[in-house]
Amino acid sequence: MHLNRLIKCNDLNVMFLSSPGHGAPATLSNSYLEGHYSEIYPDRSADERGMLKLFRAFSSPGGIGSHCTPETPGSIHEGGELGYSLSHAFGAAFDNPDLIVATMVGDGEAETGPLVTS
Ligand SMILES: Cc1ncc(C[n+]2csc(CCOP(=O)(O)OP(=O)(O)O)c2C)c(N)n1
Repeated sequence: MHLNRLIKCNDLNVMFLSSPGHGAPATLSNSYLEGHYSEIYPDRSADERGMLKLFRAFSSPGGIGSHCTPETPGSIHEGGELGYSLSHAFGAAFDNPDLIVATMVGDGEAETGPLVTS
């Protein structure tokens, strides 16, 4: 929400990387609420019928993964494989010098070897 305000006020290019895999519902619901999700998946439209489809697909076989899987619009980081968020964030920023990359690192993740390495 705070990043969206910054983006709208300053016309910025910003990417948010959420590391904890089980934080995916927050990322998915924001993507749905801003309309981007429904552009890619029109059957999960911004109405009661589409919302019901989105909810029922979440974390069910053949539906949407419980993490930000590659099928999630705009996702470059699935989350849940702890320790890689900073590596992915730095990579995204190095590839796109005008991009601001904000990363959420969990306290549990902060103890993992991959994070220390990145
Ligand atoms: C590389 C790696 N090591 C260990 C795990 C096992 N693991 C899954 S969740 C978790 C703790 C996550 O804690 P935190 O980052 O604080 O996120 P929270 O789920 O508490 O929001 C661990 C150690 C993992 N997924 N990946």
